Amino acid sequence: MGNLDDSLFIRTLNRQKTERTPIWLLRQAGRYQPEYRAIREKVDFLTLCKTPQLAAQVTTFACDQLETDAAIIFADILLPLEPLGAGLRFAKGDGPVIDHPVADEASLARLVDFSCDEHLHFVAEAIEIFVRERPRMPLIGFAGAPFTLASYLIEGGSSRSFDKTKTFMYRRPDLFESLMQRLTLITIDYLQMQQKAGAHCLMLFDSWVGALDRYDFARHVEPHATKIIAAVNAMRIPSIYFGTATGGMLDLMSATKATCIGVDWRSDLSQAWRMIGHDRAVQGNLEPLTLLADKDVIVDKVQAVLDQSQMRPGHIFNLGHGIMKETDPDKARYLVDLVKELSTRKIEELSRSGQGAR
Ligand code: 1CP
Repeated sequence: MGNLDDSLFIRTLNRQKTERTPIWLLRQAGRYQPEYRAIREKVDFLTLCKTPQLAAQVTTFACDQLETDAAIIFADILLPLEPLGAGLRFAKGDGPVIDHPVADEASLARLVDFSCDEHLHFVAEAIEIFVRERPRMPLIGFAGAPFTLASYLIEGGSSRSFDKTKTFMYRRPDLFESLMQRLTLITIDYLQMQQKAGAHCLMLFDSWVGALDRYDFARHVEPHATKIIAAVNAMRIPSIYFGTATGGMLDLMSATKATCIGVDWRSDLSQAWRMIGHDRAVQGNLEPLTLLADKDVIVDKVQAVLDQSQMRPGHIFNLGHGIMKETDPDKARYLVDLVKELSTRKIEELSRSGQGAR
């Protein structure tokens, strides 16, 4: 098991000067691919996640087809909620359903202690298979961050406004804190398992944390996220901390000491990077719907993201959030090729003119 420190992806996370900008796509394995849909006709989503051979296969297929610079293991942030006793289902129409949401002291007390090695081992097995089959491809392991997991547990599924989560947090800060502490320990255990299985980088998805204001983020979220990132740093592999609608709190996210901060499409990348600090790597941030547009629009918007990066070392190109299921896979591949070509050219130009960060 190599550490792949010499790969373009890991060198970029470490903010080394590189020959071009690396790229991978959020949810690069998924329903926009006919091959994925064919597998999903035979098995349901949770079975796919729990069958290591199949999970590794869809992971491999996505990075091979797109020729990305990293892969992300096929799994889901909600998987730990099942052994926790919350009752996880994916209903028709594909929204997650939590059968036993957390609403009070009694429902919190009913959550079950478990070990990831015992109950989520299928994720480790999928990682082991992938690393054996693609030993030169950097593999990202991941987990949901405590706030985002807590929001599913409290809302009982997806939400737009997170009313129940915030009300619970304000009315019972003691219970909310104890839930966050519990999810933090699970997340650390889960990420450690993935690192031992061979993941080269670990990503923390706090997809919905942008629903909070800065005060609540600093008080209720940052200490827990910081603890998780410290645990990843102790594993001596890079970490990525990602959320959406976080333009007003990127500096606070950066304070967790994550190696890299994920930026969604709402922010200007150059302003975002200044807020994060140039001593960190950044990942993002093309608007995912761009891939439904014509190629000339894609070229313009990719140019804009690369220009905003100022081609500083430490930018990983990605979408600002998950790829849309309506995306033509050929367009996704076009984007990957385009980022490789344009970023190579820009870096050559910069080094010829002797200007800028290169
Ligand atoms: O029918 C299907 O096949 C289900 C669709 C699907 C897929 C492809 C779900 C259900 N999860 C996934 C895979 C997945 N989920 C991956 C690995 C794939 C890859 O990146 O290549 C990852 C990293 C996730 C992470 C995930 N799951 C997040 C965080 C990332 C994000 O998009 O913000 C979240 C919030 C989830 C929850 C989830 N999983 C699935 C659904 C429908 C949802 C709910 C989303 C919501 O609440 O709006």
